[in-house]
Amino acid sequence: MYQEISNLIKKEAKRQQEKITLIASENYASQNVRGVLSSVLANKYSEGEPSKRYYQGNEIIDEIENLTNKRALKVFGLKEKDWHVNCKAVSASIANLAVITGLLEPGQKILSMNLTDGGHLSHGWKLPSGKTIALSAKIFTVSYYGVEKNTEIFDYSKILKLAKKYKPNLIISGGTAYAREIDYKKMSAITHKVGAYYLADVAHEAGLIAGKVLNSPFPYADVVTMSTQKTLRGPRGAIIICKDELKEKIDRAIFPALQGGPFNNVIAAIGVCLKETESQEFKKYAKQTLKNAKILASELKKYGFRIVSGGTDKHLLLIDLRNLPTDKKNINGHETAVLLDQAGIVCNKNTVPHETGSPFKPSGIRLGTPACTTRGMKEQEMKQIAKWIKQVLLEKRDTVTVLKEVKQLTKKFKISL
Ligand code: DSN
Repeated sequence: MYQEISNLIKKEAKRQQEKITLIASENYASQNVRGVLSSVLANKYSEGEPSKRYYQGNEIIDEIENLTNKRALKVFGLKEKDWHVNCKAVSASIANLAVITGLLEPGQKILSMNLTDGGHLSHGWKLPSGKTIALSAKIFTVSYYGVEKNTEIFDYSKILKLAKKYKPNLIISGGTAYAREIDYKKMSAITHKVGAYYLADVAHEAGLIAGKVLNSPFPYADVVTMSTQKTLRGPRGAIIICKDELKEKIDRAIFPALQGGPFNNVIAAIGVCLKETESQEFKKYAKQTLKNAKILASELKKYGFRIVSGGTDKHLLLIDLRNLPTDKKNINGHETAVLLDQAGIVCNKNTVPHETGSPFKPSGIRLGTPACTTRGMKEQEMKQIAKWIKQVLLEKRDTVTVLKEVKQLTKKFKISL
């Protein structure tokens, strides 16, 4: 009963230990975070808010949730009288849906970033044909802004023009594959000019903002959503931080509108990971994550890979494979990611701006450095990883041999699993 799953968990731990994770949204949570996840807190129901629950027996749970909320405010330098925290959403996609449904009435308008330019499904994606994909796109009217064709970076004056044209009720920034910093101040000015709410989704950047190596969306956004398992290095979950005056709309959108009892073990584990961000080790990790992404991008560029937007300001980079030498031109993101995985380098296929492929066979791959930085890899290892990627993709080097070399390297960067 237990043994079968336990054996599979051991196999997965071996995979995580032996291969190099370059999936930009993945990381290794600490043993303390994982310990709290498997605690007795998972046994308790606690619908409602601290001190206003629907079930008895929540006095300890209240303390835990209040502590996690306080830690979130501290990490992002916010005052309790101005900002409100809700850390109950089971994921950042649900957090986004809660913010959208909490702030808007059905049929109202959203302006968000084009998915193929690096946006996120939960910001209201529908296909160019008009077919709705995300639930929010079925309920609300969504328009998109995107990156410029030549720079692959935002032109904020064009976003303003679009906002004036569409008159959205909500503007969303953020996504999963935009490697440049977002100017939250400019986005906020645009939303205020058209009288919209501003939601900054920092799912990817949260840990780097906490580590003070990227700019903060506070105080510019009305609401900020984030994942807790990505750069923040916590459990799978989410945090919503909103202006105090919006707290009832947000809390009610989570419960009772979208969710039942929150995962108290996750809320407690979020509290642990937030505390961990205060350590010197975390600050070093945040800094090194950016350094590693930059060096990986510049090494790959040297080998002739085209990096979307020319580089990165963050922990991730996007490679457009359409630019490879003529004999490799037709290799798509899917085939590339499969090949690299065979060589022990785990990444994901990704659409690129002005995509000509499909979501399943897109033209790019996304690489990210948080996980390998957590296990201690630095500039030298990034150079080696770039070399392996070049060898596998451009020189047809045998993936079995590369995998052996990768395993030699990862043995030197053991992580407690
Ligand atoms: N799956 C996440 C990512 O990889 O960026 C987004 O939800």
